[in-house]
Amino acid sequence: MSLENRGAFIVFEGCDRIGKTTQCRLLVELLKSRDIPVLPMHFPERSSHIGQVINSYLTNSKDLPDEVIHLMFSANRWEHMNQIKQKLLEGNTLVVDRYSYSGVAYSAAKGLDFDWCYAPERGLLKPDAVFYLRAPADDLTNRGEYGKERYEKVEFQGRVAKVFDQICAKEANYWHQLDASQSAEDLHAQVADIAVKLVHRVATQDLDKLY
Ligand code: FDM
Repeated sequence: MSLENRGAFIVFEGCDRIGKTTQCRLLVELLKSRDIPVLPMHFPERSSHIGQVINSYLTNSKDLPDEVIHLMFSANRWEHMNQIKQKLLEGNTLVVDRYSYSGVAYSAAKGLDFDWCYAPERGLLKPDAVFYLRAPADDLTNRGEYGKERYEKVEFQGRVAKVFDQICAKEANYWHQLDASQSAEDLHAQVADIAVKLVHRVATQDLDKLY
């Protein structure tokens, strides 16, 4: 690829334990094996000051009003925006585990207004593609014990899934809904097919913003 080619901005979304982390890893490995420069990222990015507050909240060692933590998650994306833009323009494809849509889905699932939740995301870079990993509803309830973090409860995850579905319907032109109940290998094959074409297609396109 020539020097002025940018990388693709790829995001994985979905409920907890749906397989995003595995799929991110498999995609990063694949792109590396094809000599495509690629970097993994994950939101929340817990190492910054804001990230540490988010971590305390998620691990239940700190309580904050729903609105405040929502804005912290958004601020955590904003504080990384220059870095993300720079990496993409240098030609790196970014494979990002969760982004603005998790921000909206988890907060709206608590009862906050959808449009209010989306407002602070406006102006952030827009992903070129979102892979939305989705399991059938019973699959979610059959997953049994979740971990110890704040949102890892079956009933809450069901509400989160509903908001993700709503976003998916609205953003259908760059969202790819994939059945997460299939094997990790089959799922990866679908992701890989779309992602490799995408990397070449967007290389000379301008970056876009969420609006
Ligand atoms: N989460 C994640 C949010 O509530 N808002 C956000 O903006 C983001 C990025 O944080 F339960 C929630 C989703 C999940 C929790 O995510 C931690 P990871 O992927 O398990 O670290």
